[in-house]
Amino acid sequence: MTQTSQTFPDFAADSFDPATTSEKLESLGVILLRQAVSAEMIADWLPIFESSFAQFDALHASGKMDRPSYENLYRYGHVHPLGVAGLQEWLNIMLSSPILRQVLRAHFGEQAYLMLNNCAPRRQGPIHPEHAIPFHQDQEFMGPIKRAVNVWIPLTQAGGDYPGLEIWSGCPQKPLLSFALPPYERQSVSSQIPPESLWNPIMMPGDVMIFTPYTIHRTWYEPNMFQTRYSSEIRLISPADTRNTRSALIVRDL
Ligand SMILES: O=C(O)CCC(=O)C(=O)O
Ligand SMILES: [Fe+2]
Repeated sequence: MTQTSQTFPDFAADSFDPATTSEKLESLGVILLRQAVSAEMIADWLPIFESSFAQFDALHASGKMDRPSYENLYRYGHVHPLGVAGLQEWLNIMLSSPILRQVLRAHFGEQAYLMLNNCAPRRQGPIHPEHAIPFHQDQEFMGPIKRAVNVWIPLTQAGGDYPGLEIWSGCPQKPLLSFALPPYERQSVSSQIPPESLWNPIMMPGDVMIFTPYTIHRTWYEPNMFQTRYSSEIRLISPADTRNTRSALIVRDL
């Protein structure tokens, strides 16, 4: 049985009711807001992201990349957040989008904290298919955070010819996976995902996906995807959770 896209939380941003944000994130773990940010603005930033990755690639190719940068960032398709000129400005611009602000305010209240260590840009594509990320929950590396979101913003198309994101809509909102689990146990958890709940929408620049640290997801990568996708992850936590992370934090008025 195939599920129609109607049953997934896929909304035109301008007709989404922000008051329903928490209820949707608590029951489904994910919301997609179409055209929530300016696609023109995003097009201006794409070359900046591309050149940061080109510099990181050159560092890797020269053999001079330090081990933590490789182990924590490069091999997962990330560039160092500090390597992107103006990243703070990018975060500010994205979080100033009126629709995103309303949605985040509805979920967090007047303030949330940006997890600076977990706001790294990402690139997925055929040059490094090994960077594709298998099924996981972000809570595995973020810690036991109660209220948090990943604001996932593609700077190119995601899906189709470009690697996308595949997400379990309706994933139980609790820890299901941990780094300590052996591969066969991870496999046993992901084999329980109902196939009709696996969602891999095609997203365009301007679309924003919001999901929680408990929602199981992975890179949607298939060998015929010949284009390179760039994306930005902006992670925010509630003021009550600041004690539950080791990330550098910065307060954000919503
Ligand atoms: O961009 C990807 O392919 C994976 C993204 C991801 O796991 C995340 O944003 O939490
Ligand atoms: Fe993730």
